[in-house]
Amino acid sequence: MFDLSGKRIFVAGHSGLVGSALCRALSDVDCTVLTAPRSVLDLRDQASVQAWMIAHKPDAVIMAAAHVGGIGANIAAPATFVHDNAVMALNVIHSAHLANINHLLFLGSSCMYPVDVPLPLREESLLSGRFEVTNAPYALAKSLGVEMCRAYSAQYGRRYISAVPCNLYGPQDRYDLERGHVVPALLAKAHLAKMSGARELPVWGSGTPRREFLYSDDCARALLLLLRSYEGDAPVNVGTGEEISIANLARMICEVTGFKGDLVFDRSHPDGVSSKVMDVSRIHAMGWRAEISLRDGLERAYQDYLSREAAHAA
Ligand code: GFB
Repeated sequence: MFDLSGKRIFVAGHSGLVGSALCRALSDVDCTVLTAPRSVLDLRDQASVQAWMIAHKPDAVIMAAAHVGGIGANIAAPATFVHDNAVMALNVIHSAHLANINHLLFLGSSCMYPVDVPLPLREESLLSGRFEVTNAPYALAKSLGVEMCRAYSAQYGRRYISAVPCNLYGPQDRYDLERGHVVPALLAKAHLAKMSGARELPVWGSGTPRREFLYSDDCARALLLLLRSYEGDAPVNVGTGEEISIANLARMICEVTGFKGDLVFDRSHPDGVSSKVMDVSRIHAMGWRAEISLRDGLERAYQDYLSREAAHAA
């Protein structure tokens, strides 16, 4: 058991979706949260990361920083996705080791799972086949981080562990119509369609792919549980174990935003993988369960979107 009280915890990526949820969760813990804005520390710069890690020497590092985006962003900038995420993983994990930091938690992604493995996805299936084509560069970079954690634990006796979250959403999400993930993009699109009096909401793809969604604050609780108590070297899935079709998600988003028009499926956009529902028995066995339902989480996320729109307009 790694007691977080009194510890100095570095949350890399503190302003992002997961990082901000981690900071909220850690505010209930008697610890010091270390953060470094991008303007101060570029995680892609090896020398800066090494210097920062040695100067601040946290007791634990949570690597929640990543260059992320939805299916459109991944296809538009595959080089950035593989380069930035690989370099950040290399720099943060190796620098933590050089600074003699024993505890590190790295965030992988369910898109690391190969396409041709049995569902629900079990941790044993990682790296057993080819990545799904729309996010292969991102999946490769994330897999590098996961394998580094195993390697540094094995060679140096570190406790570097990794989690594999499903599709996440929540406050601080990127409500970008083209580059965001499906939840923030459709929340924004449905809201704008309602406000403009549009009769149709375009939904990318066929609507048949299924995805597993987890609210970021639920994810943060699971991550802190792992940091405190997980001793294994295998990554651990973090999700609900339940999936919903994109069409039904879009319908729920229409209810939440109050958009009353019709869904129109735009098949010129890709579907991505048909399903990536995960087996979450390991994290369940540790006593964690998601508490925020998808419907409730979407309501909260929509309120976050509205408050940011209002702040932007002011
Ligand atoms: O969220 P999303 O981009 O993530 O898309 P992925 C999920 C599904 O929603 C896809 C459909 O089938 C999309 O075609 N979709 C419908 C939309 N309308 C929209 C829309 O307006 N915007 C978006 N973005 N999708 C990402 C990976 O894959 O998952 C990332 O590319 C990362 O690297 C992330 O791993 C968690 O689940 O397809």
